[in-house]
Amino acid sequence: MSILSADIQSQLEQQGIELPSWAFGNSGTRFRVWTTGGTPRDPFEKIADAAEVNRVTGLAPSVALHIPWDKVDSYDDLRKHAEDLGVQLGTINSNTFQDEDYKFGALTHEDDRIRRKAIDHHIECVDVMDATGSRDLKIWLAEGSNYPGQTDMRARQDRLNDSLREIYARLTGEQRLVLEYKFFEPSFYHTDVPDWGTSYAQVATLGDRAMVCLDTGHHAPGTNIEFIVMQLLRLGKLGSFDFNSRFYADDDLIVGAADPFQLFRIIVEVIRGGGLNNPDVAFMLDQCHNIEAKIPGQIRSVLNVQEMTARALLIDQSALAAAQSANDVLGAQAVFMDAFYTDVRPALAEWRESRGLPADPMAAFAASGYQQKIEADRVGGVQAGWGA
Ligand code: PSV
Ligand code: MN
Repeated sequence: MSILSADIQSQLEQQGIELPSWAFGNSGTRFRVWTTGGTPRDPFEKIADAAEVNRVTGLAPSVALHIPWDKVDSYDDLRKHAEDLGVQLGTINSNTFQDEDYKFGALTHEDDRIRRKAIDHHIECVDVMDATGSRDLKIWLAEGSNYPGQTDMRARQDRLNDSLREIYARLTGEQRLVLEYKFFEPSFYHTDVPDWGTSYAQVATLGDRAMVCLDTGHHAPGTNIEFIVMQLLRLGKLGSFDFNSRFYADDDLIVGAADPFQLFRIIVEVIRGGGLNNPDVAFMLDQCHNIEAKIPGQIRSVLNVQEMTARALLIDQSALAAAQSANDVLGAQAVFMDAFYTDVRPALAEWRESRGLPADPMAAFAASGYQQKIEADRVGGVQAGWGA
């Protein structure tokens, strides 16, 4: 008998993790962007690669796009291409961090012309959502200042709110806005949306379809991220995750690689707060594969999330509740750690096979010949990279 009960298996079966299109392009640091053979030259090829991740894992049914990096002439064609490959187009990410006009701000800018341009860019993103059938507009703002006294932080919050109201008013039907926070970079003194509290304060003024996006790499070292997860779920405002892992800053490494226990703790709170397989809480990756192979990097990532989800689901909740209410500190901790230390990999492999999926998706991809094929086929053109 599997250590994964029928209930756990059914929860795992429903899990879906959205992949970022940019993970399939070349990336690097500010020192160097590395190239890799077979890297996609356009969004169609990025989606084909993402579909491979879904084919071998059954875990990645949608792909997030970044505008303008993933601009195409026909979103209908892109949508059809995705659907033919068994995936959907997901969240649309706006981009106000690579245009000369935005050096001193976009949605917070003092100059009405620039602020108008930034609002219009977001409205264009909603037009894209209409065409792709995407539900979520994700906004991350690279705005802030580098020196104390440089700018009026208070006035910028007010302008941000005006801008967001206008963007939110453009949404229709089920469409949502998710506002991502980050405490530093590219600004180093202040950031206009540095923390979950600011994101919450902004989206709370907009309406029910405005939520917070939590990127796991966007906190100061030592931050108790699972507490934030708990609080946002409690407030009904956790709209999405950008999963990745890091040792130092916003490293965008493979989720669960730097700190598997942190991923476990986050998923425990997701489950506790009713956020697992809840359509209101989107699980996405936001990663870059600077030096490792990209498609296997994404396969590893979704498997890491699945593995930690399985472990978190193994917590003996009644034993935990009993220990907690008896203030049995060590007992509660033992129940928690028992689940974390359970090796679920053999059970997951068996379960995958029972569903017609490869027991070892990494090996299945390696044996498929797909990588060799794209390296041979994708000659000429310009490889997509961070910034295109
Ligand atoms: C910013 O660091 C961020 O996390 C935002 O989600 C951007 O859209 C993404 O990274 C770009 O890689
Ligand atoms: Mn992010």
